[in-house]
Amino acid sequence: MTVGIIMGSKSDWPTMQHAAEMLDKFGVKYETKVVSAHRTPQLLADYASTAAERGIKVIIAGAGGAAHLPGMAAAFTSLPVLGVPVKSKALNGVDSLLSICQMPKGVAVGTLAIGDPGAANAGLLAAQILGCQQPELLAKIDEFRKNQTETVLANPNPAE
Ligand code: RP5
Repeated sequence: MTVGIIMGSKSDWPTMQHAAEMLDKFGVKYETKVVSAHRTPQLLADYASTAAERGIKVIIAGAGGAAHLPGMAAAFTSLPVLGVPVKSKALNGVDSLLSICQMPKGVAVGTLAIGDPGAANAGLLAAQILGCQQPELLAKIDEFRKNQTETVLANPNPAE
């Protein structure tokens, strides 16, 4: 597995599955796991600190509310960590977004958009990061982008 997709709760899966679906498009292998910064802190430490030696190259971490999972994962590994703010019930994910993006200098998390688009783009960005070392993967991403552009250009009338 080259990408680790972790999330704070099983309830995050409907959002995080969009990251997995994007990786599927490009044939990138990944693993998925519920790892909670608050409910399973030791598991988080173990997961993130052993990820590199297990062959993981990028971690995608999604969480909602007091979303400490991406930042704490980044604290335990030097692998790139992409954070997905999951939409929360009380504050619509603004709490998740601010929790994930406001990292202190010296420990980086790449923060994506709130919810499904952020999860999908985390998958896309993980593929792009891996694509830096894999020309055939980058070619698949180029093709995906080209098809996307052609679809928009072929459907210019919003009322149709
Ligand atoms: C966070 O709390 C999870 O990432 C989830 O988004 C949120 C709610 O979790 P559940 O109460 O649904 O398990 O840790």
